[in-house]
Amino acid sequence: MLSSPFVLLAIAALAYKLWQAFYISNDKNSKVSSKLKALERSHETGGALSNMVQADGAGSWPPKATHGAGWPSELLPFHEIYLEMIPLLSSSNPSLDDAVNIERRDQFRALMSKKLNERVDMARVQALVSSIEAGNWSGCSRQAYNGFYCCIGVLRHSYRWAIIPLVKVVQEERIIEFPAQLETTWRHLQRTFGVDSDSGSNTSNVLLNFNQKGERAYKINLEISELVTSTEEAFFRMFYDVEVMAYPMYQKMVAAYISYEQGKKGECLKHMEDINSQLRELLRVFYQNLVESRVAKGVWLSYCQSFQAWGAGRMINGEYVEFDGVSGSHNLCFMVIDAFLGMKSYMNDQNLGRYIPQNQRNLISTFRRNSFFDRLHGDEDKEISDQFGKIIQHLKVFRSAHRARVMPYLAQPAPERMMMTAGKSFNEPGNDDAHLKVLDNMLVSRLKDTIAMASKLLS
Ligand code: HEM
Ligand SMILES: *[C@@H]1O[C@H](CO)[C@@H](O)[C@H](O)[C@H]1NC(C)=O
Ligand SMILES: CC(=O)N[C@H]1CO[C@H](CO)[C@@H](O)[C@@H]1O
Repeated sequence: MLSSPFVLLAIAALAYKLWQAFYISNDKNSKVSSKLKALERSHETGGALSNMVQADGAGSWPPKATHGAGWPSELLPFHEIYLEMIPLLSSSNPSLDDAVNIERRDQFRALMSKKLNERVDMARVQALVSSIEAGNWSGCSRQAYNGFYCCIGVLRHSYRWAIIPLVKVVQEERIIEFPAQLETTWRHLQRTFGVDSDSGSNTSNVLLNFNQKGERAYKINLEISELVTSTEEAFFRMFYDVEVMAYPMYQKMVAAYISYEQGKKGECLKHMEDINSQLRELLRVFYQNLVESRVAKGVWLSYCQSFQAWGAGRMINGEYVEFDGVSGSHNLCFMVIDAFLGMKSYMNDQNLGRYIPQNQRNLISTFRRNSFFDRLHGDEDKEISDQFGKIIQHLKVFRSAHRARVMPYLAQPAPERMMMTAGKSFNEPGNDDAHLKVLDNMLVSRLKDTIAMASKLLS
C-alpha cells in the first residue's frame, strides 16, 4: 500500500509544502533578525546585548535550556540522579533532633555519591567539559549545556543541604567535601560562564531551570503539600517571568541610546515612553505574585528559600572564603534598569564576579557607561527627563513595596534552623531581630539612593 505511486506522490507534495513553509518562514525570520542585528551592532550597548543573547541565551532571552532532552549521553546520569534524589530531599516533618538529622544527612549524601560513582563516566565528562571550556561546542548544544549548568547547580545545593527544610547541624558545617563529579564539572562550568562562586546563582539555579515552554525542570519539593507545591511554583516563576518581560525593554533601551546619540530626540522620547510602559508591566509580575495567596509565608522560608541558601566555603590560598546563596539582587533586569539610569551598582565587584555571569556583567557595565541620564540638557530634554523621572518613580514604588512585603517572609519562625537568608549567610546563632535589621537597612539604603536619583533630576 505504501509503495503505491499515488501515496508516494502525495507524500512528496506534502514534504515540498512543508519544506517551502519552513524555508519561507526561516527566511523571513532571518531578515528581521539581521535588521535587528545591524541596528544592535551599530552601538556598543546593542553589541553587548546581542553578545549575551547569542552566546549565553543560545539566541533567545530568557536563555534557552533543555533538561535531559538532547544532552550528550555522558551528561544524562546527572539529570536522572537529581530526579531520583528529590523525593528523599524534602520532608513534611523536619526533626529537631540533631542525631536524627545527622543520620539523614549522611544517608542522603552517601546515596547520591554512590549513584554518581556508579553511573557517571568522569573521563568522558571531563573531556567534554574541557573541550567546551576551550571553545569547542561541537559535542553539546548551548541550550543543553545551559540545562546541564542548572543540573549541576541544583545537585550541589541538594548535596550541601541534604535535608529540606534545612536544619541547624547542616548549617553548622562550614566546609563541605563534594563528590568529584560535582566539583570538577562545576569548576569548568563556572569558568565557561565567567563566575566564581561555589554556590549556584540566580542564573544557574533559577533562570536556567525553565525550558522555552516556561516549565521548571528541577523541583525541590514533591508531594509535601499542595501549598508547598504552588508556593514553590509561583515564587520561582516570578524570576523567569520578569526576564521574559525585560528582554523587549533591553532592546528599547538600546534604541533609546542610539536615538539620543544621533540627536533624534523625538524618537528617543518615544522609546523612553515604551520603556516606561514595559517596566510597569514587568513590575506587575512582582506586585501580583508576591502575595500570600500565591507565595505562602508559612512555607516559603523552610521549603523554598532553604534550598537556595549556601553559607559554606573553602580554603583559598590559606584563607577561609565563604559564599552566599541565591538572592533576588542577582536579577538581571533590576541591575540593567539601574545601569540605564547610570546609578551605581547595588552589588559590589566581588559579588558581581561571584554570582553574575560575564556576559551579563558586560551588558550592565556597558549600559552604565553609556547612560545619558547625566547628559540631559535642561529644558531642551525636558520630556526625556520626565520619562527618566517616571522610571525612578516606578523603582521607588517597587523598592518600598519589596521592603514591606519581604520582611514578613523572612521573619517567619523556623525552629529547625538558625537565622539565615539565601543571599546573606548569617548563620551564627544570635539575635534574629538584629539580623533582620541589617537586611532591612540594605533595602532602605537602596531606596534612599533611588530617591537621590530623583532629586538629581530636578536640580
Ligand atoms: C519572599 C520573597 C523575597 C524575599 C524574602 C527577598 C529578600 C530580599 C533581601 C533580604 C534583599 C537584600 C539582601 C540581598 O541583597 O540579598 C533583597 C534584595 C533584592 N531583591 Fe528580594 N526578596 C524576595 C523576592 C524578590 C522578588 C520576587 C524580586 C524581583 C522579582 C526581588 C528583587 C530584589 C532585588 C532587585 C534586590 C536588590 C536590592 C534592590 O535593587 O533594591 N526580590 N531581597
Ligand atoms: C571538538 O569536540 C569534539 C567532541 O566533543 C571532538 O570530537 C573534536 O575532536 C573536537 N575538535 C577539536 C578541534 O578539538
Ligand atoms: C532568577 C532569580 O533572580 N532567582 C532568585 C532570586 O532571588 C530569590 C530570593 O532570594 C531567590 O530565591 C531566587 O531563586
